[in-house]
Amino acid sequence: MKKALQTGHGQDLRSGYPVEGHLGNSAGKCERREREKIERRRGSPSFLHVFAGIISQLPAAGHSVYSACPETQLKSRTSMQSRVVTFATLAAVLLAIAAAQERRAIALLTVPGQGLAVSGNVSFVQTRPGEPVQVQGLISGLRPNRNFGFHIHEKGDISTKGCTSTGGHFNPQKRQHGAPTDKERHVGDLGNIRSDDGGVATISMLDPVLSLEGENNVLGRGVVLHEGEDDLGKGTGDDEKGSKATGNAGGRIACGVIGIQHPVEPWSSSAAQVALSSLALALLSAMMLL
Ligand SMILES: [Cu+2]
Ligand SMILES: [Zn+2]
Repeated sequence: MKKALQTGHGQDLRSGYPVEGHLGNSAGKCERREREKIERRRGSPSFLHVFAGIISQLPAAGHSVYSACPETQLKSRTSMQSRVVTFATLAAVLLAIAAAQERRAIALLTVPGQGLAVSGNVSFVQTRPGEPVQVQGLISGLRPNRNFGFHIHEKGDISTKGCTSTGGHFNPQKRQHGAPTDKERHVGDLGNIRSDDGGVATISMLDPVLSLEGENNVLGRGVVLHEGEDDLGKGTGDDEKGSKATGNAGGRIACGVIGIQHPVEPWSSSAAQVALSSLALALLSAMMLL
């Protein structure tokens, strides 16, 4: 420290921090005050402070509390750089875990025994358990400009009686038929899809009831396209009974079985992935408090 940088009133002109007599002693006192401050802050640790404490013991994390001492500021800047690297690494790990959790399933729709008169692919993507399922697809060979009932049926069997083998609508909670937006609906009720002038229907919907895990898991079940429009459970008079059961959507013109597309690992390992993801999230939260 050059003498010119210190005023006669005990202030370091470079840092603006007060100095007390001999620099060595002042640095020691400053460090002591900082340590006492940290101890006071640690008086009643919360859950996240416990995590913060764990992180502060990591070699990459280094000194964790902002210091008013010039000597420790340099150390803090270095540790800040280390912490940014650690933070980025943990964020990358979290993203990788999230990507690993994503489940994708796919169904090829055909008319069993009749080639590809009506055909298309429908995909189902769930980013993590409990999240809505994104349903997307393209089906061609349809009559133009019409609505067609579109459902998940209970069985993934199209072998013996064509689309009839898929059974009824997938309905694990034993509810009445309805629209996808209704509370009272079958899990498999996806409403209608509409064809354009060229007989092609584009599907893009986000469904909060479908799932690729748990009770509402549609993996291995059937996708069915009907020849008529689904009345979404709103039929009256003579139509009411059929409306509450199937939506009066008529015969089945195409169907397929929903199968695994991604990941190829056993899906039962997802519970461990969720636990790992939660731990990584807690560590990130703790680091942000430091
Ligand atoms: Cu159906
Ligand atoms: Zn239904």
